[in-house]
Amino acid sequence: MSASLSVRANLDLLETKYTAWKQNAASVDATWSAFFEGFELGMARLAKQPPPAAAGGVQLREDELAFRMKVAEAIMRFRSLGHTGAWLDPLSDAAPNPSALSLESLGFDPADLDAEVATQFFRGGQRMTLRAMLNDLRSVYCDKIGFEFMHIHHPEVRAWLLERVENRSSAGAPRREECVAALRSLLKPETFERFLHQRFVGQKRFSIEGGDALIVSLETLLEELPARGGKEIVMGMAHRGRLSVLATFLEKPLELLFYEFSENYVPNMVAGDGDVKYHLGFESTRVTSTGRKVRVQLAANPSHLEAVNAVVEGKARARQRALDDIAERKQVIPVLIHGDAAFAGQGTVAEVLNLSQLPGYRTGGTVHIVVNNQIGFTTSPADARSSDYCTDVAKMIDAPVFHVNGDCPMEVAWVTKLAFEFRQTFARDVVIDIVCYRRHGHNETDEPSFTQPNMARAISGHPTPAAVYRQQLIERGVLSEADADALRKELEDKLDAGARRLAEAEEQKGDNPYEGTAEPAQMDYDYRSVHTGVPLPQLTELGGKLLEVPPGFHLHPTIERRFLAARRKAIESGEGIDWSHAEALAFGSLLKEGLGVRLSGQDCRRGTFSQRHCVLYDTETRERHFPLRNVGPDQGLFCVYNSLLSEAAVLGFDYGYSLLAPNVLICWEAQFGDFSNGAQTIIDQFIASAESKWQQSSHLVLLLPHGYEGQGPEHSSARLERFLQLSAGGNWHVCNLTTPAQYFHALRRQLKRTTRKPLILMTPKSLLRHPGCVSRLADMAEDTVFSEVLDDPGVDKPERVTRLIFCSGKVYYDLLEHRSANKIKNVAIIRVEQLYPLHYEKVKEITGRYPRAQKKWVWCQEEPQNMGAWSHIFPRLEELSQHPLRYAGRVRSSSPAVGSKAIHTAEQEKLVRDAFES
Ligand SMILES: Cc1ncc(C[n+]2csc(CCOP(=O)(O)OP(=O)(O)O)c2C)c(N)n1
Ligand SMILES: [Mg+2]
Repeated sequence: MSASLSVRANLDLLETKYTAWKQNAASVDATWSAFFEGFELGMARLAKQPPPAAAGGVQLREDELAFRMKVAEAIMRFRSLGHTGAWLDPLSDAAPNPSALSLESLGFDPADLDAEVATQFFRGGQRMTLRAMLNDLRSVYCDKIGFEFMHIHHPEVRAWLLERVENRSSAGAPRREECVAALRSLLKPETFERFLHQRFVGQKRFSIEGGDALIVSLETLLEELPARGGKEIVMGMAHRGRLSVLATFLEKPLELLFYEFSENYVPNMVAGDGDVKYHLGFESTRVTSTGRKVRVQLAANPSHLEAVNAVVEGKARARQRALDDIAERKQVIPVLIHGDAAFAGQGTVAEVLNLSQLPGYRTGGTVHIVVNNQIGFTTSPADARSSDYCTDVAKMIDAPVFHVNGDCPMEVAWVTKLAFEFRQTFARDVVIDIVCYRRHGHNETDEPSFTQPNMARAISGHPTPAAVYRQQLIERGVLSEADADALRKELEDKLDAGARRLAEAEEQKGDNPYEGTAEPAQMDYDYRSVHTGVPLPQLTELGGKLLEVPPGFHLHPTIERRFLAARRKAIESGEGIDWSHAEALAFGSLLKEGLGVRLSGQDCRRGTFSQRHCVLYDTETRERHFPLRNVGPDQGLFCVYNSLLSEAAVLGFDYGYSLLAPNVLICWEAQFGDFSNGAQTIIDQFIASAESKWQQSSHLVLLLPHGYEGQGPEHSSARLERFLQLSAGGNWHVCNLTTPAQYFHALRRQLKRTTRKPLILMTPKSLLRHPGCVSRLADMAEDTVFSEVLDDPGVDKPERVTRLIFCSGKVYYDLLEHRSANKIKNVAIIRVEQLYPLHYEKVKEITGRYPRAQKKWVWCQEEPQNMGAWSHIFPRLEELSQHPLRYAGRVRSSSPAVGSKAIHTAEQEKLVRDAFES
């Protein structure tokens, strides 16, 4: 919107509000009302007239008007800043007393307290003394909950929250069952943590003690879910309290949890390295008190705090799609549990919050719960954040934030209900900040009084949340001592029974009752070809379909003339299929089979290099046409999203999506591969290693534009070397392909293989338009397959070849050009299309055709020697050749590429020459 348009819109809004206020002052909110009263007062002064009449026609004196304005301001002050006076910290003896809420700062005298006030902005104009009004406001806003919602830009959302917050007390006292349930929820983690403390002395468990109300919040959410249309919870959390959540909320069998603590524990898995117990995920079905089933899954996560957030969002979205819950997204509820220091400190938090309203990434609102124990390891909040609250980042997306005292379970339950109702109503994120403490050190072997002596002293003298609440219930006569003791005993008996079951299992089966093997097997890779070809007539038909545009659609002339015309020619002739065309055919063929395709990344609809155009825009209306949604009657869903400008959040999201969407080809594209290291945690901790750690497989594709074309250090390298260094145990495919047909097969292979593996693809830039980098339709037809290694098609007489150049990706075309320009006949160029897993047998078979070249094998790459594939490939090729492998490429360097185009060109020419001559 232009500046003048936006001023116009604001004036219109002002006029509408003013008219509404004149007719009925209560119809606008208090801020507007105070503004208009002040405005009229000012205008009257300017005109030297008596003060204006208030709504209702009563003539007001100036001092009366000023008093009314102060009352309106006081109401506003409590609504917006009342949380600063709320008693949130269970370790403090009293509520804070911020000056912003003092009588003086509100502009009143003590004598004013007895004045009668009645304003339509509070309690519907009910008459009361100023004292009563301020007390009322204090009891709403400065009790054990601090409400932050006045930052929200939408008046109707604020009004919705205001209505509920200010009428909280009207619900009356909680029922006895609710109180007992809350006490039970506090006792469950307490008894569990104590049991572990006594049975497994000195073991790390990252106890929740002090923040036990987390379980109250989760149990409340579970109970609330079915009545508001919820069916599943997809959750993620870090170390703190994870074992308690697993044991008490997900009800992971206790014997299994205890077994994981035992010395003899060996993971029950077929292969891989496993992980520590407080990283493991779990899935279960809970039954609510009314007998409704709720599926709950907790994502496995690494130590990297907050890294799992994006993954959980992606999983939730995939489940929403699986349940066809894509219109309202009310059935699958993402829940993220955070630590205070991590929530404030980790940038990925902001990135993931930023996903929350985007068409391709929204999940209908996430319920965030912060276990705010007011410390991060040994670091105090004053050293850990510049904001007042650890949750302030969430205000960026207009999320309401409810701070709540962790010693007050009924308040925790109440805000949880409100948070969930909010999520189901507005499909937006909401934050519950449970202010609590950490009874022990960061873990149980840590001494907290080294660094926080005062806090540790206060904690050791503070009764547990369950003890605090138990006492209150007994004093109020809700529960007898005997009832409370019986409740604890019941929970302790369950824990004993779990330990007994483990002991019995050990007795029957020996030390290893759950049948893990002490030596995890190596994960193997299956090299058998996968049927990925598509019959030629189908490809031709598909190619034709992709060219169709709706009647009357105004195509951009360049797209018509160049892009579509070239594709038409290629389909008609069966030749000249370029990279992006092959991609469209791969996507289209999968869609036609009823499988789904999801592509996401920065500007991927058009494509960074203007190569894809998978969404066409009408030049007059900007109406969109998706040719890939037009390939057949029962086709799968094609989704393509331009993402927010984040790598970590988007890649994490798409990875999470891939975990629960086995029939969807999921591709994440980096703008340039260079930027993918912004998501390094997702790559290292999830994509590379999740199968080995958590037996969690994914078929995600990473499209990483890569290649040395003189564009400088940050537009050249997707850091192939990093991916190769992470390659082991058949964890993924790493490819740097040279033909569109290979790309076609590699993409289709992702859904056609029986085992699921991520695919890391170095993708082309200049090759997108290189006349030589084209395939025939026949190269994708039935009976054609992906080739891990490509032999040289240009060698007629292999027996004459005395040198083999191995390469991968774009440099192949530079080598070809040099060979043909120099009419070299004795060199064969062998392309290692799939660098990992390297197909040894195929390399052997191909090199066997060149008997005279066995001593002269050269690896040629564009990257510096400490980068690219060299370190990975040379021991492997040397093992095969039994001779030293020669190197032709850039010299070692700390930066991936030079800035100067001239130096780049000289280097490139040299490395190509070296490949033939060194
Ligand atoms: C990204 C990352 N950096 C550092 C750490 C090391 N670390 C583990 S727990 C922790 C403190 C976390 O504090 P907070 O988020 O408040 O959670 P709490 O342990 O207090 O529940 C740190 C720094 C980590 N696990 N992940
Ligand atoms: Mg903390």
